[in-house]
Amino acid sequence: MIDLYTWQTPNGEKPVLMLEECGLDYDLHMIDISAGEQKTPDFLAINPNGKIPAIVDIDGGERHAVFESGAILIYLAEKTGKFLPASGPARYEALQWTFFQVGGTGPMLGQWHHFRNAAPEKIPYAVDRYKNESLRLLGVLDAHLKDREWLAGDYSIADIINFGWVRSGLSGLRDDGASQLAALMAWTERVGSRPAVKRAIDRLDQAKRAKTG
Ligand SMILES: N[C@@H](CCC(=O)N[C@@H](CS)C(=O)NCC(=O)O)C(=O)O
Repeated sequence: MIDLYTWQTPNGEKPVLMLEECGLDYDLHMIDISAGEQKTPDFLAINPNGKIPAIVDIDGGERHAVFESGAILIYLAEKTGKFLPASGPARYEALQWTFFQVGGTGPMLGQWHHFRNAAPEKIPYAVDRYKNESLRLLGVLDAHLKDREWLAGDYSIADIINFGWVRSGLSGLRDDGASQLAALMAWTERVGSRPAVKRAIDRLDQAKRAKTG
């Protein structure tokens, strides 16, 4: 059984998608990051970085905690043998688009949201810098997907990990040029129409409602 600690955010939904795609049993523990639950001693014992998502896999009596969404997806892929080739060029193709997300679209769009919506002082340079870099990264994905169904060969953790932030970026930057990214929009619809992805989004939505009322 796997315990998943998460919240309804683009990073938090990644392992829910993966667990549903893999057909693994899991208990969903909602960590309300707006209430600071990610900084409690119990949660810090699982992820000393105090951020969701994190998992604890209790398998055959062994207790294994993993944090960082990229590491969680690789862990689950290796546990099940699904959505990540075991070796060779195809494995590194999937991994490069996985790390592209973790080091690229996630932090850049996250900072753009912060400087646009949350910063106490409006700093146009910061808003523009993160907006332009986010648009550039979305453009890289769009160009790559012009003649492909999935990011790296077959559907893989690269598609699973990129989905949430791309959806958020396409929506938030719609009037800044993202509405031109037709191949990326079509890919988002392909990923979003998968039954496991729909189940994941619904389950997370219901769990958040149950927690916040
Ligand atoms: N690199 C991390 C990012 C995790 C992350 O930024 N989580 C956010 C929610 S999307 C969080 O927990 N924020 C609360 C905080 O920073 O206190 C990953 O991919 O898992």
